[in-house]
Amino acid sequence: MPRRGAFIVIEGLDRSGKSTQAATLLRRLQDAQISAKLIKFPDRTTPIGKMIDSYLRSENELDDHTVHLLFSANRWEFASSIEKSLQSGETIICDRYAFSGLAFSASKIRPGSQSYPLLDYEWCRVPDIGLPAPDITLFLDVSADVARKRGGYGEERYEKEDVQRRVRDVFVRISEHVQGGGGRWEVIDADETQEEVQEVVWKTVQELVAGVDAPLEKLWD
Ligand code: 2DT
Ligand code: MG
Repeated sequence: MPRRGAFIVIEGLDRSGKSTQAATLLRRLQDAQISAKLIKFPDRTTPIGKMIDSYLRSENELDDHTVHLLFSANRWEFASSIEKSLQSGETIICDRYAFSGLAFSASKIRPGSQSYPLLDYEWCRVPDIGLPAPDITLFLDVSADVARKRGGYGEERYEKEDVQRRVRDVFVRISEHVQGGGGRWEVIDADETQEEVQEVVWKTVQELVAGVDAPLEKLWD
């Protein structure tokens, strides 16, 4: 049987350089004649994606449960096409995935409280159960100082230092959860230069991009 493509997820906080690293990795794979494509979540082009987009731009208000489920539904919209691409031998680089969904939602706190969760971690995890599971997740870890030096955050909802700090805490919990279940989660120091980070990314995915023999697993199995 021919090998399937690798499913590589890139996660991290805002200003961690995810999108730049994902684009550079795609170019390098293509230069190496490896069939690959880049996708990102949220995918703002679908009807569900458009609702998410206007929520992120604060053009509308949505209940927090509702928006969490929309983000998950947005991934399910692409689940079968992801699977098909991987089975056809194409490697997928995915800029944010279910882990961002869990981290951003489960880090929300009740208005007026310092730390009381608004949405339960387990409740947030459930809708993504059964999605194609990544072969590896690269977590680009940027410090608050460096994020600030990179020009700080934009105007969208969540692009605030206190939010990012809480989100990072949930990412730590998720990394333990993923690794505890036998999944691969690699933390990459994203404070270094673009070129230095890319070298680490490239080395880390080397064996995977030659193709994967193992069957594609389902998320949180
Ligand atoms: P970008 O800046 O990468 O477009 O992300 N988010 C993302 C969630 O809250 N839940 C999710 O499931 C995903 C994929 C992270 C836009 C923002 O959306 C957040 C930042
Ligand atoms: Mg953003």
